[in-house]
Amino acid sequence: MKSGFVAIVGKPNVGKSTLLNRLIGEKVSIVSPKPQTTRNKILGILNEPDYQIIFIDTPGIHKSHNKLDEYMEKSIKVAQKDVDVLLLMIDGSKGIRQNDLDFVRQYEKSSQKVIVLVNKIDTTTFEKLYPDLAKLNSMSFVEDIIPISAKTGKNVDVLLNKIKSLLTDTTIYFDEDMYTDKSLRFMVAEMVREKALYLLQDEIPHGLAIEVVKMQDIDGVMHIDIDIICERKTHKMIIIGKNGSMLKEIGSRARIDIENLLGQKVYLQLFVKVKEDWRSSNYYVTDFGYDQTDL
Ligand SMILES: Nc1nc2c(ncn2[C@@H]2O[C@H](COP(=O)(O)OP(=O)(O)OP(=O)(O)O)[C@@H](O)[C@H]2O)c(=O)[nH]1
Ligand SMILES: [Mg+2]
Repeated sequence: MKSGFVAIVGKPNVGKSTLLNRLIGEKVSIVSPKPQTTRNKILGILNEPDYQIIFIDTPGIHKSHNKLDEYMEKSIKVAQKDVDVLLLMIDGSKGIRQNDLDFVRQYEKSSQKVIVLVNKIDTTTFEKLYPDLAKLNSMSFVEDIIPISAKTGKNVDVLLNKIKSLLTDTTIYFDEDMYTDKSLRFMVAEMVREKALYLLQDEIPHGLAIEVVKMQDIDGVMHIDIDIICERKTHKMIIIGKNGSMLKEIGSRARIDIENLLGQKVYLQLFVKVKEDWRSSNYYVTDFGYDQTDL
């Protein structure tokens, strides 16, 4: 039996969470077309007869502007500290640029094994990609460069085999029926945030926090009350929508995912609250209980 920790690191929106879900075969981490979707480090545990591989999804690397950003930055640091393998993900759809090369180069001295993933190859051609891949060839500290599509699954098997060949640990770290370290409460909140990210425009989604207020099983039906916290009154109006239409849409889409997650009927009630500038306080960390152990 072999085991190991593997962190997925990269800029926002490159497809890290999509890859995690593809590797685990479950919806572990939410995905959206908007950058900075993931806010915490999230473990996805792959259990196979001869392997236990613990993948760690991380927030996209970006500059810190507030306490939430600082929290996200810290979780990236913690996530990559003690892993065996680092997957550095680049978005290949727009070609490999200088800042992508600079990002990879930062890991030159790292003690972990480094694999570079060029993602979204379903959106480009091999002819376009090939000269770009060559730019990475001079980086001898890189174990492998693998063009993949997290969306279609292309080359994900190649990646998995490569990771397996690098693992040396034999400790089993988690129960074999676990596929994530996150609580159901956390996952439920994330499902709601995902729908809000898809449905709401521009800056509003980044100012949202989701709090599960109640989760109670009554005669086999899970009753869930959730507060959607936003930063302005004007945002609250938009989240509620005309005659409550937006909130209803977020709720009905989230309910489908939550029912799949819990495997039972769900009665979901959403409430919208305003908490100005919460991202600049420790609100996310303290009120949501995401303390140091959640980093
Ligand atoms: N075409 C294509 N789109 C992809 C692929 N992988 C991810 N995407 C899309 O890229 C967008 C971002 O995906 P995420 O998985 O949320 O990206 P992320 O790197 O986790 O983003 P953050 O959490 O914000 O850092 C979504 O719209 C995905 O559907 C891929 O292989 N091909
Ligand atoms: Mg993500």
